[in-house]
Amino acid sequence: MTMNPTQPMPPTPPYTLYTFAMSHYSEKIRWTLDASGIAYREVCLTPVFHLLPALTMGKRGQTTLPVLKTPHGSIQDSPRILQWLREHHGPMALMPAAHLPEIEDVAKRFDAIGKDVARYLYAHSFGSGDEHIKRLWTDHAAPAQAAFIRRAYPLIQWAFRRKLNITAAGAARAHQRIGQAVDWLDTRLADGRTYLVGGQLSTADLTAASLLAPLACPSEHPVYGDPTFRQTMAGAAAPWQVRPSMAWVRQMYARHRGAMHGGVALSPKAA
Ligand SMILES: N[C@@H](CCC(=O)N[C@@H](CS)C(=O)NCC(=O)O)C(=O)O
Repeated sequence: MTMNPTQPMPPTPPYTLYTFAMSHYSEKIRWTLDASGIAYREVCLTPVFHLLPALTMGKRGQTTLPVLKTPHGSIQDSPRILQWLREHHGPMALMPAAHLPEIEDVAKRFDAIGKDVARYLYAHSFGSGDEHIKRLWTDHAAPAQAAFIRRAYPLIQWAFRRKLNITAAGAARAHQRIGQAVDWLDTRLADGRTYLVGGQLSTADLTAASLLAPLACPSEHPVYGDPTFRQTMAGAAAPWQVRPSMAWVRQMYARHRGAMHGGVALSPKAA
């Protein structure tokens, strides 16, 4: 790329969001930052190679993403990140104080099924969808990382199955718990409301929509909207597609998702 010497370099945003491109917990934070106009740069990590950065940045003995790196330190765990944003950027329109307890109750309900959603999708796509999964896991990888993931895939898949308890019984329980959350959301929406709490868009909506997005597959999302993802990963979720909850997720995305300013959709393969 050629730089015009008279044009100043764009300032580097103070925040870096470390994610997996396909992580629904990461999507919740990405969406909150985008919708709140908070500038950030996104770094999509590659599974396995995320372990050390997540451990060292999080300092909590946890390897999960997202992690938000700020000039004041790094925050791991999406509810903690939301709390930090509220404390440092408040008052935030997405987290109105008057409705905060209810917003957090709704968010907890959907955070609680995040692992079930991952368990359910992988349980139904390991084997038949391996090529697509390898692509998802290497999309943002450097060439040497991608080569490692492809070679070690059987071992990584085995470790994944153990960590996420991906068994027939685990998938059946995940199905049941996701079903309960979808039932709850259908009931909540039955009075014709658009927003889950307080008549306005809040992190309750963003959390519910993000955590269900891998099942609803809104076309605005660069991973879940991909027709191959829809078929390979989310095919098992077909019975839920007709439910009002899934239409609501797609509607939230169509109305409110907007641009992903951290660059996830554009991230080139690491050099
Ligand atoms: N409670 C965490 C859960 C995040 C989570 O489970 N992230 C998954 C990706 S969706 C992850 O990082 N898995 C890899 C690992 O645990 O090492 C949050 O809300 O941020």
